[in-house]
Amino acid sequence: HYLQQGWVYFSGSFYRISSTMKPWQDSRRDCQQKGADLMIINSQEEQDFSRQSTNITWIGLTDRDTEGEWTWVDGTQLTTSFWHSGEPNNYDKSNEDCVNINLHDHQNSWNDAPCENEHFWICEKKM
Ligand code: 2F8
Ligand code: CA
Repeated sequence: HYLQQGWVYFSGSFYRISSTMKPWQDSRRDCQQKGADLMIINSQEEQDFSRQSTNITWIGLTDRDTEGEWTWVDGTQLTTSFWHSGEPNNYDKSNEDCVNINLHDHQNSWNDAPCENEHFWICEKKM
């Protein structure tokens, strides 16, 4: 069904930008129900591709298991990162464990934010 409406192919994966907003965990569940998971960014090219989402958008990066240990949803550790300057800062009552991208305010760089906040999200399914 990745050839159906909403999925876009780029460099070995199919991506789908949501049309609604949900908390991080519910966003992830939606991707998993579609046989995908939240987007994992591990190259400059993929970071640039994520600009296609023009709203604040969840990606598959979290430190909710161990504070300060940023882990992708496939279990891999963070290597290449695109944090906005000053991020991650665990700003909101030390309750910022999920990562989003923000095209307008942050030129698409990353911010940690409370997982319960509702944002758009991008699913990724590797070919
Ligand atoms: O100044 C950066 C700061 O901006 C907001 O807090 C005021 C963000 N909060 C949310 O997205 C909920 C912080 O995460 C961000 O670090
Ligand atoms: Ca933050």
